[in-house]
Amino acid sequence: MACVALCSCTSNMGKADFNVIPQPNNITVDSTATAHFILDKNVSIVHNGDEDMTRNARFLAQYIQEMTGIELSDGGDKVIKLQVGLNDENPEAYKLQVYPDSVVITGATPAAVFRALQTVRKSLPTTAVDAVEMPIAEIYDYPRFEYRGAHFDVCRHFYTIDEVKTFIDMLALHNVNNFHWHLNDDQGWRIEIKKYPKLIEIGSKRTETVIGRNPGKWDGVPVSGYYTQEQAKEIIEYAAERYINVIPEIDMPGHMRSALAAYPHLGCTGGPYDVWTEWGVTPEVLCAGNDSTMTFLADVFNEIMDIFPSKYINAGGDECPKTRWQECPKCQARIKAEGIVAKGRFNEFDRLQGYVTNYIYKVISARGRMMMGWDEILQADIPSDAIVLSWQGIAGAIEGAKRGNKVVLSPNTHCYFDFYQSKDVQFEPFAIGGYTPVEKVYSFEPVPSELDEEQAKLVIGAQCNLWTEYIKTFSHVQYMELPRLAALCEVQWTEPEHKDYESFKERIPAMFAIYDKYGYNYAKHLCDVNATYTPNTEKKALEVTFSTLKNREIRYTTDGNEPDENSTLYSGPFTIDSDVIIKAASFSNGVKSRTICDTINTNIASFTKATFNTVPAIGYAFNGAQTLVDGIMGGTTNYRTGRWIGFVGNNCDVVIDLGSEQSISELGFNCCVFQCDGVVDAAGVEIYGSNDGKEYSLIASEEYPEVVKEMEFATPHHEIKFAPKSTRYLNVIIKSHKALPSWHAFAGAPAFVFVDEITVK
Ligand code: TNX
Repeated sequence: MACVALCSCTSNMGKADFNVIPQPNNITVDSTATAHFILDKNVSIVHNGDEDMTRNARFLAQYIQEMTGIELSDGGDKVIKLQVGLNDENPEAYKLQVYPDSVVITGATPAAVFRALQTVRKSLPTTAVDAVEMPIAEIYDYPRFEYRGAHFDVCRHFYTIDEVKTFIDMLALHNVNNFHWHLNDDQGWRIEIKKYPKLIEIGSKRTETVIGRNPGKWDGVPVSGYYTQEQAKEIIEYAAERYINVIPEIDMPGHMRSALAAYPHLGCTGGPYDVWTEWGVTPEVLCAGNDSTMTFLADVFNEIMDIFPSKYINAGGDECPKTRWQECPKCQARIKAEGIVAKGRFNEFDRLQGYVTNYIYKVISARGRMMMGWDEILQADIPSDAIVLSWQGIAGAIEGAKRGNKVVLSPNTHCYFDFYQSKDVQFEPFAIGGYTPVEKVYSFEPVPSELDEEQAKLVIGAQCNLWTEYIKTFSHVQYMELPRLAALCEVQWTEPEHKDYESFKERIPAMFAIYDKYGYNYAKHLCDVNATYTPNTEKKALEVTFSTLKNREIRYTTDGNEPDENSTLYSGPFTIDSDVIIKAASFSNGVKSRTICDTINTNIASFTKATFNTVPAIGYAFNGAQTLVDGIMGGTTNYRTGRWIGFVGNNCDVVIDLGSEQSISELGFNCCVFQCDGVVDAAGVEIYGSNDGKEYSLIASEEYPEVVKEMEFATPHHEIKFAPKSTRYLNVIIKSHKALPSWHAFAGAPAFVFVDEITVK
């Protein structure tokens, strides 16, 4: 009888492991121990009975039930003990000890205990079992950064209170502790302010939305929505139960068009204004010379601080064009009256924004709170307790920390989850652009190497941002957020010496299982085949390496056919030296991933040696000159995929060594045009030939037309034909425009030129 009971029990026994995300900082699992802690219905949770621990215990019981179906009992013979009292300077540090008859969780604070519960939750199997075998283990864990943020724009599109709660659930799962709630923007005001009721009556509604990136067509679909102060408090409480602080952002003095629509007297021209139906940066901003603007801002921030207990209050500050201010007598008068003058790289209008920033700083600090803002707040001489959120790369963080301010890193190079996460954008929901795959997020190091030890201590954390111009549904929100948030949370939590991308990839399937459990929509690109193509100049061939998640089989074809379970099994790198279409997919238990497809087109220059005479633009060098002769085209207009190499200020000046004298009569290349970002077609090309690599003579040259407004997104192909010429070395100079035309948003600034494959026939 006993045997039967034992057998039926063990037949439905799951296993726990601590291969979780984020990777705990110290973990010892005793794999030699024969005993385990058996988590089953005879386990009870014990604690001191206070409010925090009672709630924590409830969460734990709920997690165990959700993951495994096991319902814990009161007064069982084995215990999970929750307690505070860990003596640690890190308030979120915890110890998790697994013994044969108990699990003891000791946190420095109740918040730390909650973080430990996430580790337990993620260690559990996600299938229904009667019992779980937990290995004997000891974990001592703590977050690397005190500020672990996630931002959510609910203005460009609106999400319900329940969806915001689910967003917070997602943050809790990833140990995020600051929820940055972006509450106003040009396209919608989303928080009730009692003193200014029109903010929601008028400001929360827009009539329609521009279609895609084309400002010439609208969809006719109204977008509206706001949160009452009561609802905001509900969110604050919901987050607080999960030890997540809610930081409200009132973005000012730019991004205020929805407020101007409600109260036009707050603008320089007096309006009328509409709640904006387009994307981008509008010139309509708050008037900085108008006293009622100042009163308005003080009132709004004070009401916000009545609602939100957060010690950090975000005052925005990004992207505030000065066009209206330059024409406004009140703004001029303010500059004069306050004696505002240009300083360093900031003109007097930038400094006028600085004046507004400092005014709000005082309102915020009068209430004992700390002002946070996007890196544009550096236009002001901000006091040292203001916090800089660096989004335009890491420059704002470096400057902020050098000035003695605390900084949070949220650069658009690594932390923008509105960017594409795959190169194959044709399979992706339409996005703003960019390319930020999971691996790139994972590779992010928040402490800039430019900082010395003392300055580095001012880096309090990192944050991801989700801007929602092109994200209409919450399911799409989840798709953009997951699993990139998993990569980011390891950046935020785990010490660099314990981070490892290969190990992360081994741990991600367990996270996917949890996402599935909760019905979260997530991106599955990590299951696809990741192909690396490296030109081998010796062999004059292309080396192909595939990888994917562990326990998945990779199968591929080179004849254009769709791979299936009978296609060639990938067993290691191989080379190709002719024209092929490569298709590869991964398989697990009969389930196939998305297929990747790359076309290799060879020509005389393919897989030869290429070197640059000029330096590519920062961030756009990727694998360098060899990319231009790797047989693979840039493809789409997404210039961040690594298949285009970008230059700004410089020309793309490349030398190609064909290896021996070759007769050639044609040269081709493509450019990438993404006009709104200053990425335009080439200005011209010069082709020189040489047989000794020293003395070059001109073979051909061409000039291309001025930058035209009409060419917004394109991959123009250039082909230059010339009388046959025998040459070994080719020097190709693809010229960039040195100044963008007057009608462009970045008029006068040097244009980028992005180049892909150079083909020679
Ligand atoms: C810049 S990031 C903005 C937002 C846009 C975002 C799109 C920042 C502080 N401002 O208004 O939504 O780019 O990626």
